Amino acid sequence: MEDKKIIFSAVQPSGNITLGNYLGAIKNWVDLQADYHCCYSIVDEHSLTIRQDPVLLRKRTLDLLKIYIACGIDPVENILFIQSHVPAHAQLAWILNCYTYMGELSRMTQFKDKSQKHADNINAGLFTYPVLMAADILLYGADLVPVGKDQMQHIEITRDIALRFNSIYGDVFKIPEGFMPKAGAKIMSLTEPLKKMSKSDENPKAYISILDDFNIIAKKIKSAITDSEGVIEYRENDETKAGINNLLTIMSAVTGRRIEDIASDYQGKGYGDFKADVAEAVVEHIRPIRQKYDELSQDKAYLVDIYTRGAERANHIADKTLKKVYKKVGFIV
Ligand code: AQP
Repeated sequence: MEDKKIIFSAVQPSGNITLGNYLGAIKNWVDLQADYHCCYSIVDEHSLTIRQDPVLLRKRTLDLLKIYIACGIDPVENILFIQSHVPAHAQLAWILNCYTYMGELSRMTQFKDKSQKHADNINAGLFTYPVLMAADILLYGADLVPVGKDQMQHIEITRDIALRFNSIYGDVFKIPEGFMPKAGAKIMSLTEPLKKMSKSDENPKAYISILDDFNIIAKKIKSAITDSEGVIEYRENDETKAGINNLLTIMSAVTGRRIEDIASDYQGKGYGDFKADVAEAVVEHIRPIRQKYDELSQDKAYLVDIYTRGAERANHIADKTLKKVYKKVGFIV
């Protein structure tokens, strides 16, 4: 892994993958794979911070692997693996926990949001989630971490933890940079457009899943919350336009066209026409992904082979980093 720079990124199998996960993360990974060594993980350990049904978790883990490949991620050129198959993630996370402060973890907006949403289950894992994420990234010496805007705070804390560790023990960790997509960095909920689209939202109308039926996708977009002004225009700081801003962002991300150009096409037209076109553009974008996903669903042995080989390659790299850390902190190796 000397010549090209390294990328690490991941998605949790905590629900059906949304258009937000796809546009904010996975779509970008596809574009980056030619120029970087890429490690793309399915972070099942992270998803336990919220209660999961074991049967569904197993299904969603495999679904996510299929989605990665169906979206165009090459499973031979890149390392695709399941986090729990690489014990070094949990092992390094423990060590990094001892170099992370309660104060900095309590400032994480994801922790605040999720502990409000799941007030009956504010577990320690939810609090230390960013430390496990730091371990994920640092184990692979990642230069770049492509994420949506919602995860940028976690990249910052990863950098802080790594810098702190390096200042004590020397140059152990590479300091990673976050990388945000130009279009689609934050896709908002269809029902509450001031909140981000999330796969664990209790209201399925709030998100579009990559695996939703096409007519359901169209219905959800057509009933997305907008405003009563009737003007299709992007106004960043105007909260009343949040719904329209979101639909314009989605349209731009799936078509590759500029938001201004799209908005000018709809001058004088109604929200109904616009929503119908957004729905069609989203469905056409997802259609080939779904075809490939359906094909992969027929071949379980292939998927097992991919994740087994991915785990071998990931363990090889991660164990080397862990060993270095163990030596530095004074463990007998
Ligand atoms: N709404 C979004 N817009 C753009 N990017 C998004 N991402 C998530 N939501 C949006 C990006 O998807 C990647 C994977 O996210 P994750 O599964 O690790 O966790 P998350 O950010 O907490 O995603 P969700 O969908 O909101 O999951 P739940 O509901 O389980 O918490 C990240 O790169 C993220 O930026």
